[in-house]
Amino acid sequence: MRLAFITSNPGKVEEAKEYFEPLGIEVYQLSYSYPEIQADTLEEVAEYGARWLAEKISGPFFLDDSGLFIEALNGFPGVYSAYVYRTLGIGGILKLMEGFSDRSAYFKSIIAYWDGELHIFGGRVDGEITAEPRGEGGFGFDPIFRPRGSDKTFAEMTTEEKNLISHRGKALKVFASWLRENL
Ligand code: ITT
Repeated sequence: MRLAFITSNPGKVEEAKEYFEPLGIEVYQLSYSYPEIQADTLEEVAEYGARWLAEKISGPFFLDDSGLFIEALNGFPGVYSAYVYRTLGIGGILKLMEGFSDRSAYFKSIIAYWDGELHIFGGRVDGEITAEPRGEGGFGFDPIFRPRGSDKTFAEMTTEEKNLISHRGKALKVFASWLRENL
């Protein structure tokens, strides 16, 4: 079986692959741009996108909508993470954090899988925003996010290490075990 991962982000596809190979499922990237609505939750954004895509694409597919939620900023950038990453970038986030002693934050990932019906899977990881960027791996905000219990940022980890603890790794694990039981 081949399964389309609708995303513009090859880093997400890299992370997803290891969950599907053992199931004999080939995941491939399909860069089909879809509307990301302005909403209060990642779930709403993911659901709208998946239902919109379901009318354009035949066959099963999934997408992932993720965000970085910083406690001292009341959850910002959250659902606006992609926009903030493109405009302010990592440097902008570090600047916004100046003067805050509470640097706790979490990543959340919502996977929407469409197979004629909608299925939602989620994962979350808690950690903190580092004082400076560290590491070359991963993508997005990885160089400034250190998960709780680790002394490395996500960007200092291999994909396997990140997957074991990350928001997306957790969501993919639940998704893959659901597929194992339901395919
Ligand atoms: P698609 O929507 O096309 O899948 P995207 O990179 O825009 O790709 P999101 O909207 O889900 O993905 O992500 C929001 C932002 O959060 C974006 O700038 C990502 O780079 C960043 N992000 C998402 N997951 C991340 C992760 O695991 N590590 C670091 N940054 C992440």
